[in-house]
Amino acid sequence: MSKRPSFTRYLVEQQRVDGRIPPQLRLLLEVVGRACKRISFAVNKGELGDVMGSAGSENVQGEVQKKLDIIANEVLIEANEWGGHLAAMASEEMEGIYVVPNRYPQGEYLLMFDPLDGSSNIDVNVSIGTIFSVLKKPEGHPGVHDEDFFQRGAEQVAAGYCIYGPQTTLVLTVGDGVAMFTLDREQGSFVLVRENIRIPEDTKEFAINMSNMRHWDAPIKRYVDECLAGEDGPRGKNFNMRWIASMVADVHRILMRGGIFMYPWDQREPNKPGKLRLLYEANPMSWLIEQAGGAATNGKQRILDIKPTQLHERVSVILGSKNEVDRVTSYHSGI
Ligand code: AHM
Ligand code: MG
Repeated sequence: MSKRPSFTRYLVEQQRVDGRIPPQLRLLLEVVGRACKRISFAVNKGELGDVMGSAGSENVQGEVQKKLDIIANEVLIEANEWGGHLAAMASEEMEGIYVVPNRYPQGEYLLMFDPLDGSSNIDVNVSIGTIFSVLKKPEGHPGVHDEDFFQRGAEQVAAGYCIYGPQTTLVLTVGDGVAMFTLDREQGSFVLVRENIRIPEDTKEFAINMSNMRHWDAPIKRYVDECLAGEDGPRGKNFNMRWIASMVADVHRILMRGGIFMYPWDQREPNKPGKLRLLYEANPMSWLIEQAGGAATNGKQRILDIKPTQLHERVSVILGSKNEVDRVTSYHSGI
């Protein structure tokens, strides 16, 4: 038998040691883990499971939904709605919030998720993932409203993602560092593989969709130009570039070996702050990155300090190795 603790056992320990997580939150996270396992099996089946391709519908953001987007969304809803730890859920794939039906016991948490991030990679067998964030429902009023979700990322009580790649790996923070669990398919459970993950403060690797270069704002262009100038430029070192087009995969690489990830505002859609969504993409990833010693801003302020005003609010994202993020942020204030 493996000496490494399972995800379940890890959560039980978190509950026991100093009461780091309450029992309801532990149960909720276990359910999320089980749902991710089911999504992983569906992803793995690929063509064999009739899960590939488009579902012929669009989500609220006007993006074409893939079959797996919808399957993953349903798995997360079904797994969580009856458990008694949730009041409501919000998802990239649903226009409004999903309030737990009153035939089930009501819980005190709110769960937000992007059920299958990096959808454009599904059909080409490249890593994708599920991103999730948990908030406590504010007290003092009956029912659940959109506004209950409009809490700063700093209020999150748990956040994480599950990457479906060569390995299926769940990465979690409950505010006490970042832990990583890999799915052992023979054992059927997630197993702890790393704790206290730390991101190096400096890096020589950046991630951005370079095809948007002509649409960028000056500070981003300056930063990338300086990276591209290499040893002879102002940075005095050569940079490497990676762009997987799955935020989970890009963030996972940064947690493992450092780097900077940017999906900034650009002129293609000048009225939107960026492509990525604050509540279920930027906030959970920013908290994980900060918990690992990195930084996350929108160029002007810490992402976790932004007060949301909409469920599907978008945000410009710059996150990763601290010194690089600080540099890009300083360029935005003209320094
Ligand atoms: P999705 O949630 O619809 O999959 O979109 C989010 C994804 C991110 O995972 C990734 O960083 C980005 O979109 C890639 O965008 P682009 O195709 O513009 O490079
Ligand atoms: Mg996404």
